[in-house]
Amino acid sequence: MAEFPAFPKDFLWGASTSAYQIEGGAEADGRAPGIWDSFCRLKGRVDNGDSGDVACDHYHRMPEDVALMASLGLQAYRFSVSWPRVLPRGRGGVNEAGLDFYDRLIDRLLESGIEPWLCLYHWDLPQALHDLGGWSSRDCAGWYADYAALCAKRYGDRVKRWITFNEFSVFTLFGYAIPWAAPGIVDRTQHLRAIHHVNLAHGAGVEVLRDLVPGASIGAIHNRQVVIPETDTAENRAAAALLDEHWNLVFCDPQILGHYPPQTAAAIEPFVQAGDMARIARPVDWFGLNHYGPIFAKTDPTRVWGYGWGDAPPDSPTHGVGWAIFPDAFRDELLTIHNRYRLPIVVTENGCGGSDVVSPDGAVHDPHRINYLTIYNAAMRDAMRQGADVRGYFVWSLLDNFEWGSGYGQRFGVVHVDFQTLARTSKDSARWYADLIRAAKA
Ligand code: IFM
Repeated sequence: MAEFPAFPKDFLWGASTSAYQIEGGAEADGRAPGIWDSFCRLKGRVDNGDSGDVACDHYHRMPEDVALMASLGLQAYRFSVSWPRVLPRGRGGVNEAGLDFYDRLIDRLLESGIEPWLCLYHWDLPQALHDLGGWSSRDCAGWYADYAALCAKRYGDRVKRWITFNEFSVFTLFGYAIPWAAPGIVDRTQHLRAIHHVNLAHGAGVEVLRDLVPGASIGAIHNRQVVIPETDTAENRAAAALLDEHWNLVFCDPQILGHYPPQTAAAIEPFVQAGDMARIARPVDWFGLNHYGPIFAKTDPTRVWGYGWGDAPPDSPTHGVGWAIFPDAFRDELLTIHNRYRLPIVVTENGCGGSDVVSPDGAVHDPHRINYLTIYNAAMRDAMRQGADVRGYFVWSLLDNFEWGSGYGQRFGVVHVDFQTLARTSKDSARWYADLIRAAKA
């Protein structure tokens, strides 16, 4: 067995997925389209014209997938509820069959000794709500609160770990300013409105969950990566500073510190009403961090905010999907979050993409992923030794799945999925992760 760093015995080990990326069953049992169903149908938006229509067919194969989790020794599983599956029109008109699916999942997890971590929103807004204005509309915060209440009442007897949103800045920036994600809008004002309304929805969600779920432990998941100017010029430094606000600060700061960062505070003022900032800043119990590697910014006048994505220095190590491997930045991010927000941290996503294949020996050999996970876990342990209060780690992802604009071309799972036959094959990294968990508990 490989050598692993020692972790506290009560450290929690899990894996994460999201509804649209794995469930499939796009039209099963009354589910209606969400904004990603529509986005996938727009020509040229998703590689290869892929969609989440079938994905991993987890909707029909859930028991097999929970058995896989148990075989890895996972203690916790983070999944998201598909809003368009449980409320096909987004509000009113509950779909019992959709709600039942998550009842079965939660029960199966609990029977298998795996704690459910339920995320209310991983980017799949019901299309019907987008047609009414979506996140550009202030009403969306109220629609979200009603949806949160439905889930809290239905699942709160068994689920105690709740997550309001996954990666606020990704779906707002790429959905409303740089059109890499649904709904694919490019408009500064709509982007700012979406930021503020999503923050309001988060606050409303925390309030609803506190009221309706006794003993709830509530967090939100933020993707945070240091933003580095591609080259050190004044223009690139300015681009990096604004991207840093939009990527790293415009959700964490108002939600935890009660204010927007400076450039955004001025721009967003027209949409902020009396009492909003207090509503947004309802206390949470922990900070969810998704982290992969640093990002690089450059000035780009063709983009709506004047910044664009730069490249990592040519000599940087990268993983299979081209992202920079930089474990020191992970350690530093954990320490930054600890010092700035003073909350317990759970790493809710970290992992490595690639184009893994089943070998003639029937196995999936992914040494690149094992290497990445090894050095990132060591960096996390270092951060903990230096004082960061990290309580758990969830690998992204349990299964290869629908990787948004990249379709099925990028595989992040520790379990391989053959998207023709839907057969699951544990990769070498799955065995490595199971060994890590076993060693950490020994
Ligand atoms: O697949 C995504 C996930 O949905 C959100 N965080 C990053 C992952 C890899 O790109």
